[in-house]
Amino acid sequence: LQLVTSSALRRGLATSLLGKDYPRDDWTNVTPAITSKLPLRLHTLPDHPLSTLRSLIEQHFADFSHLSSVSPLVTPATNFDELGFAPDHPGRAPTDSYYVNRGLMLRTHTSAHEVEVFRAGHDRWLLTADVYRRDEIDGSHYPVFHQVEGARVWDAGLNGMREVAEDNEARRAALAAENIIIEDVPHVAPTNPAQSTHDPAHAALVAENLKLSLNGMILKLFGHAAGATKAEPLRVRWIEAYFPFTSPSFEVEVFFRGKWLEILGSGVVQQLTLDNAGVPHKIGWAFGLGLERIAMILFSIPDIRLFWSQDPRFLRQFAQGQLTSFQPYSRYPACTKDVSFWVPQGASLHDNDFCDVVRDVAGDMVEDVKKTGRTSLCFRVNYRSMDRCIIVKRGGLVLHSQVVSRLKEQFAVEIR
Ligand code: FA5
Ligand code: MG
Repeated sequence: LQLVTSSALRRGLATSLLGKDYPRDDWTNVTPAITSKLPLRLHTLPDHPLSTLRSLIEQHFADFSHLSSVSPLVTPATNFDELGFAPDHPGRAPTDSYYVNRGLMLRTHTSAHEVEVFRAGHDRWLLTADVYRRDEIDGSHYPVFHQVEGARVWDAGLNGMREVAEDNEARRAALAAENIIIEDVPHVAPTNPAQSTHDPAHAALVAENLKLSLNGMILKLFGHAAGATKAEPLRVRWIEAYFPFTSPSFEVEVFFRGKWLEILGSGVVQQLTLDNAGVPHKIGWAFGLGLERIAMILFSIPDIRLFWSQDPRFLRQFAQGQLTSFQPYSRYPACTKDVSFWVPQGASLHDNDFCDVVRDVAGDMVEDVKKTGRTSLCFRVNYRSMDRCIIVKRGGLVLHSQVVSRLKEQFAVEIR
């Protein structure tokens, strides 16, 4: 898979990241616009909305270990293989992920750290970090965003399962008093099965604990902001999902200001993860949520680029721990430009390759990039007379200008 950019980007011999040099190769596709984000760690900046949201989540999981300073540089084995991603999973492609070189990449999700955190002996933990994905450019996508991974595991024996059941009972009682409507799916189903190493009844208990724990967290985040009243309770819906590293798996959506918003992925941790971590006798759940989408809602932040703003008009509006609404300041006029081009014979150019060039040159000066969606045609007309030489005047070939004029007249086309 030889892409136009991967060779074009091989300028220097090494990429410097967090104070260390790494060799480049034909997989290298990180750009300076991306590498410059690595030291920023927005989720750790006091007063920043992402840091406030992180601490609200940490307060809900108060008895968990809270980790937030793990390097974003991981191997593809750590990001994908150890979690059971298929060898041909599309997320591995350099069109979708950022590679420092063939053997080193920027993590695409915080799940990349599950194995090492379980291996370190943590039974209940949260890990917050910056993650990197190649993507389109618009108001809700950015190539760097932040995730919180959370997990809890128990001994897979009967004592562990009794502990889960008791915890479920307490959480169920606490939630019953709250003003929340939950649309649920079965904990385990033929379409969302327990793993072969699990008793389905145990997997169901763990899945229920996951749901109860997260419903409580969602209520804490959205309940008050939504101003949930008896007339209008908070609505949460659980949906069957698929992840290579959990089964059964679920996504969660919250109904907020008239729309369903996907906020997280989750499920019962795959045995493979726990085996790789050296804790094969455990059973438990994990989830991963994106901070930006939730923060955009809770703080009324209209554009994802604002999280990266150094403008005091943005930063001074927020104080640590406070859920306040952003007051927009004046927007400047937009300036749109089209570009059309031939791709070299035999080469390909992915949309993400184009977007990374734009980001590298213009950074946060770009609001969005769209394919125009209009039909563009290109005809090459070969003029050659049988009996005389064609004269080209200073303004170009007269015949061709006449063809162009007729096209404009007859079909109202716009010449590019
Ligand atoms: C994951 O990343 C899984 N690692 C989540 C997980 C963890 C599942 C543990 C099971 C167990 P996904 O790609 O769907 O899944 O992303 C998870 C969340 O991150 C999404 O629900 C969304 O809130 C957020 N997210 C995903 N892509 C973006 C993006 N481009 N911009 C902002 N937020 C995003
Ligand atoms: Mg998803």
